Amino acid sequence: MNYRISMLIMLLMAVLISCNSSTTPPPTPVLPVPNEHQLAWQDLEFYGFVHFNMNTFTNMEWGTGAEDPELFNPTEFDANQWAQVCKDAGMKGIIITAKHHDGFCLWPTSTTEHSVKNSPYKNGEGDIIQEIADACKAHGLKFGVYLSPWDRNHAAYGSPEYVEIFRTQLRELLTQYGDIFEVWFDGANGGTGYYGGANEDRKVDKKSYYDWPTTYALVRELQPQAVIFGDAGPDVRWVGNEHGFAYETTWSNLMRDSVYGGMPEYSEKYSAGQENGTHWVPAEADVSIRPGWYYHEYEDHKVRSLPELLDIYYKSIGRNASLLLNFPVDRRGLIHENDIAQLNILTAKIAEDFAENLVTKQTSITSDKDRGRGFEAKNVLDEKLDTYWTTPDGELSGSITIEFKEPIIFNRFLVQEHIALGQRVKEFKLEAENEAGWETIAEETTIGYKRILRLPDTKAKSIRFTVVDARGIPTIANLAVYNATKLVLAPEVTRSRDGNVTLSVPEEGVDIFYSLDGSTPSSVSEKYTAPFLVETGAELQAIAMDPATGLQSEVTTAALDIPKKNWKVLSSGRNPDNLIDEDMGTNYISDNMEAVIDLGAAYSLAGFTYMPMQNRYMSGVVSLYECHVSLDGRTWKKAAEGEFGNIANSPILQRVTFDPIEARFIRLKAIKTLDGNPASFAELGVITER
Ligand code: FUL
Repeated sequence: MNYRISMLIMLLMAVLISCNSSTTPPPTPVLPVPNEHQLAWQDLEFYGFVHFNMNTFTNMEWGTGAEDPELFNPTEFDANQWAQVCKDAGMKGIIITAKHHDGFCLWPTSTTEHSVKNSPYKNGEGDIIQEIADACKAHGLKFGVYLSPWDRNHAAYGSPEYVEIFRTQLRELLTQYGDIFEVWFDGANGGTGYYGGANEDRKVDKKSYYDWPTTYALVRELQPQAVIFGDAGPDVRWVGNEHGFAYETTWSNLMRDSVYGGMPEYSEKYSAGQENGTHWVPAEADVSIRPGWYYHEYEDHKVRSLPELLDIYYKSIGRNASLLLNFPVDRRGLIHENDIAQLNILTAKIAEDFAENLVTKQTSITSDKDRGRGFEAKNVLDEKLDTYWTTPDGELSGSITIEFKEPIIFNRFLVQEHIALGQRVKEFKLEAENEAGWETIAEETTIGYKRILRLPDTKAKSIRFTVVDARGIPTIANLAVYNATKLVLAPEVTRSRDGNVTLSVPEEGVDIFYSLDGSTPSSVSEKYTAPFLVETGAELQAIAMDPATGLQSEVTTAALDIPKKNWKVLSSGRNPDNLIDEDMGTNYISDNMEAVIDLGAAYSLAGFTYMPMQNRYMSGVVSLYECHVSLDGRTWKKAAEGEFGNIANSPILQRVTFDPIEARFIRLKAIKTLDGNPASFAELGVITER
């Protein structure tokens, strides 16, 4: 054979081999699998919810339906502000409450007079939905609509006629405002309402009344790319709670035929999905940035903290769910400044946590097995979700090992499955190799679209990811590790009745320093190691500091006073101990509009503190008060009287000072409560003269 021919043969063989291996067939799908629209939706991950409607103007969460359209009157409505805020936060869309349970429509619908067309907004010429749709488009955001099936305003609710009206409303929303990415149907329905003046209780059979298949067909016809959200999907399901938390084990597979919207046992039985679920219906975690879905000025100080928001992020997006974060837009028609500030803090921290994927520092990536060319371990590094590592048929477990040139320190692990072929992994583990050898860092269950683990700081020369068990051969699209910077937040102060002070921060490994003399603490101040006793009045200041980076928190300050150890509640009522238990989350409800305390000894009193009830729905909050003091419990002297200004809207700690008086007993008398209900007290404290 001459040289040319042998070269030709070799070339031919090489081509044949490469053809052969490049045609290694992909794994067969493990059912159920997502459709193309669900796949596209999954990539959105994070989008905004806006509750803005009649309730915004009535200070309600659920309106009755009897509200006058005249009340709907935002003064500075600006959908572009919403879109800009969402865009800046990395959100991919906005879903608006086009109609909530009270039936008020944000667009000039043909189906009812109960809409924006009869409101003062733009003299009835406005169309809020149009403005939001336009703003989303201008900012490159997707647009979705929430349309409440329950309508407490409509006279026909409960009859077949209403279902047609509901569909007409849907048709209007789906034909007049461009592309819709998600249609949100709420499970809450039935019960009392205005119903065109009937003012009665109307119960419907949630399973059959709405004839959902016909409504779904309408959505498919008008907006085929839109996903439909509901308890039962059909495309995206409710996560089963309003905290924004998915589950450690979260399947996108759902036994969909066993579920219907609003079923009582849904959360407990179905919301985490099932390994053998019949349909692909991934979870969406919805949560409000404040306690309420709608705006209430009294919640301006209750916007979720960074640790809470981070927890939500990691427990939704980090647990195979998308995150729908709600903004209760205010009466101006704007996302409130406090909400924006917290959102910005959250997005900055997320960006910081995921700033650098440390797998880029790898020197080798190997697997104990793979399916062949096109399916090797290196595919998990390319950040593409359509290339993945998988194993030969029948091999349900397997490992990927990543070696680093220098040991890395990491505390976040991120892994994604190639879900187009179905959610497979049932059990996985992560190991790290350090001087002591291999150590198991985490043993977990499901992955799905994305799983993120928050781990203690871990040093590793190599890491090994193992799929221990799966529903089919594993298809792993992405692996990443990060070293998130510590959360260095101002310490929280709690105190026991006997005067012991506890300082805490959300993150381990962060130091706390404090002072009790009013001076600003620093790294040379007293270091906090355990709760300490404070028996007299003191000005506590504390900071947190990350010893690794020197990063320092803001300063926490707390005015401490005498301990409540020897105090006794003399007035009667429900849970008297809650008045002085140093727990702001528990309440004392007085029988006779007052709280009276025996301090156990005489002090020079110079004031008092009143913490109003912190419940979402408050009752008995004191608005007008008198404060009396006594040395013997018989002769009383009025020390102060007045109003807790703005306590309805801002129910925070109230501090009242007066000229020092020697006294052993103190009485806070409610001259008036906000709602006329028996006076309630989360906590009562004194200010002693210093
Ligand atoms: C619930 C509703 O009843 C709430 O008012 C809110 O809209 C929330 C998102 O869904 O079912």
